[in-house]
Amino acid sequence: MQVLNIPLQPMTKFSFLPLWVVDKGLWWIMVTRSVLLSILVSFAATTLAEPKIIRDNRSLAPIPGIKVRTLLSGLEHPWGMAWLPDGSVLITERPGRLQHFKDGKLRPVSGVPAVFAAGQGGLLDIALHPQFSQNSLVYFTYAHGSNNANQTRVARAKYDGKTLSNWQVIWQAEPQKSGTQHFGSRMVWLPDRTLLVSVGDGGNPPLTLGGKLIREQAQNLDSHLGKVIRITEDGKIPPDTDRVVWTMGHRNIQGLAIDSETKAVWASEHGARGGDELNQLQGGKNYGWPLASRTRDYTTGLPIGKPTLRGFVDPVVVWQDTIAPSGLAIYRGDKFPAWQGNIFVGG
Ligand SMILES: [Ca+2]
Repeated sequence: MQVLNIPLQPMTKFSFLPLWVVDKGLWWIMVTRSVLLSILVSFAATTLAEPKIIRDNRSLAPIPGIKVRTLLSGLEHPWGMAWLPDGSVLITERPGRLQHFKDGKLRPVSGVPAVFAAGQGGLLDIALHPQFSQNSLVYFTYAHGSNNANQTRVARAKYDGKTLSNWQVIWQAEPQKSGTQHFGSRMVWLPDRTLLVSVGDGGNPPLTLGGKLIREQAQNLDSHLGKVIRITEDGKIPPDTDRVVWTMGHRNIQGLAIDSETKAVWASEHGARGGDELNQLQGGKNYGWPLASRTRDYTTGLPIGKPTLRGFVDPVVVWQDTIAPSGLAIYRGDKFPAWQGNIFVGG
């Protein structure tokens, strides 16, 4: 376990933790990408008007007093996790499997239908219904379709402790796209029991849709691509609005979390070449992609849009060197006082 404190600003602390951070029974994070890296960002960063730019994320130093323990290995692209009331965990694997991890043992859960498992697509996030103890409902995001026509879907099913049943598709992103990139798709419940779902912009150049680069869909209000959408527990438009688009101008959000204390919603988002972002999300706001960004095109190396533009919300943190964000969590436990209110970004 290692940490780096960067004196970027007196009250801002960035810690780099090759994971796993474990506090069994209360709270733990698992990130399983080829690069195991987690960044701890102090809430003090939220007070900054200008984005905090991180240029070097490779310097590491030990964190005193922290033990790292691997709980589980051998999973294939684990993508999402949901904690059951008994403290055990449901884990999605991107190829299309659901696993139940309990008492140190892994057991497959049946009832997951075929998903479009290719490239970045497959079985993706998982979240329990806020009243899971009463209704046994589990929500999933996944890629559906074929290489020529696919989309991000949201489905729910009943989990009886062993199997899934009554798989029901409640929402799907429109329009369909081609290729195997940028599906999003994290879920988080808001206090009003509506569900936020991130949807990617559809993919990198040269992929097009309607004669334009598909990434421009992120600025098209009539498209779900490049958005965070907000739906009811049944997948419908919430009664207080006339559309499901909640925020727009996103490239590919793969970390999404709500602060259980402040109710602030945070998202980590992939840039292309550099320029990964941490954003605080507010409904109705535009986060700029691809008109405003601090990333560069993969092939040309040229900047994509302007670093900042009037009318778009700037990120709170920008990683100039790619971290490739994965999961996101905000610590509100009682075991690590020094981490109170800190944001953990996997990548
Ligand atoms: Ca942005």
